[in-house]
Amino acid sequence: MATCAFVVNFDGLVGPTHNYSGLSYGNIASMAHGLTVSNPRAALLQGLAKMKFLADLGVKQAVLPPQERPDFDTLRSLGFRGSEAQVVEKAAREAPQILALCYSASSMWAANAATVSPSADSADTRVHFTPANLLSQFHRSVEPPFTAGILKRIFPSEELFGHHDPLPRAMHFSDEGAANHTRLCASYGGSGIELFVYGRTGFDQTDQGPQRFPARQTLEASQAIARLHGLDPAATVFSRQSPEAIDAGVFHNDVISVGNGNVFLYHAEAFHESESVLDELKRKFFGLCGDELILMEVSSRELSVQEAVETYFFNSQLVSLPDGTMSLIAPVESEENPRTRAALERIRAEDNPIAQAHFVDVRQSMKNGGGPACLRLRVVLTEQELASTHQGIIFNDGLYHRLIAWGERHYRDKLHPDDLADPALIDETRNALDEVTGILNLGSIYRFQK
Ligand code: SUG
Repeated sequence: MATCAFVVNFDGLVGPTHNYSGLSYGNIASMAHGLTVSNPRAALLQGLAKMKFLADLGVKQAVLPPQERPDFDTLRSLGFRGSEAQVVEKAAREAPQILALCYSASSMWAANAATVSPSADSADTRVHFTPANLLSQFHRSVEPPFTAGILKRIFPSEELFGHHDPLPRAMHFSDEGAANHTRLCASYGGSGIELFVYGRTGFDQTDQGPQRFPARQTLEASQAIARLHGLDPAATVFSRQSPEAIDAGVFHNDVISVGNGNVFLYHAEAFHESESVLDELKRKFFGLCGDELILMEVSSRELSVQEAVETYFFNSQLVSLPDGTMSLIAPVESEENPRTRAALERIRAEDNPIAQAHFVDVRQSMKNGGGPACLRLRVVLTEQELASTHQGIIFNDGLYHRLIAWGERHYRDKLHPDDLADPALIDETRNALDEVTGILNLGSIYRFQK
């Protein structure tokens, strides 16, 4: 019999410098909203409300703290010298783009933090973590060291958890974490199929990838992670994303498919050579779990790739509830669009485990291309693994209210990329981060605290 295990959703807390700097080429929402005014406080509260909603449904929930911003080490490594105020002032004057890169709150999209394999899947029966190197966007490429440190702090037991370094910092191994990784299983505690989706190959120079926008994940990166995590090839599938989908704005595979348990919901144009991928998934799932995988396709007639990108329909969280049914936690943008509403109605009416859809407002994040699923990193844990996890980050009503009060004390309700030049933002951000480490009982995690 499989061990009892569950999914714990680790949501990235939105940082105090959440802003729209138009940094992510190929991410249409980020490109469209660049240089507009954000509301960091509302962004934080929307994220917290989503966590509260899921926790109230009976889903296990935890948080990851924001990263230190601005990233002074990176600013200094790029030649900005002097006191901290001078570094910011010079960067704002000479290279505002660099200042924006070093002020980004992008670690809120925790799905990109790491790839995680549960203990049931790995050869040494430990939970394995590989922080993503996030090489394809500069503002994200500075995230891995902090991510690696915080994951080790939250999951300290070497007996239960295996922590790997981010993959080598070369584009051949460009890795975006769990946004391109889905686990399918009959029960969380039993072995599952791990699906890795990549956009291009790293070493084949003749590879014709997407023509317009970059492919962020390489096959070689995904293969390395599967090796590091000790996954069984019979339980692993590598699939190439459709280059046309990437060119239409599907910069991560979680913008066009979502899976949970024995259900895989995907768009007909998500994959290159879709039929063979789906066959392999079905075959391997049956071989491993002794059961049928429920494949739920959304056709291009029902929803075009463009509509999927506009509404972020597939960036929903598909969660199992204590009563055994599944819920789709979709962005409100999918409720507002009659075509996605109709697709949802069809799915709910059919015979499958998805019993309800709920809509959450994460508009502040959506304007940067991050929907409900982007905001969380799923970690499958057994009771024993959860008990040995740092408890200060576990979400409950008390933490929820403390974090709301914290955000209301420290977060601005308006931030334009030009405001990043304001020297007062340095201390404001620090005070907020310093306090949150206390709230989460994490000790000293930021460079300014050491
Ligand atoms: O990497 N946006 C993020 C959104 C990540 C979404 N994650 C998943 N699909 N899992 C990105 O493109 C925009 C920042 C800015 O433009 O200010 C940004 O980084």
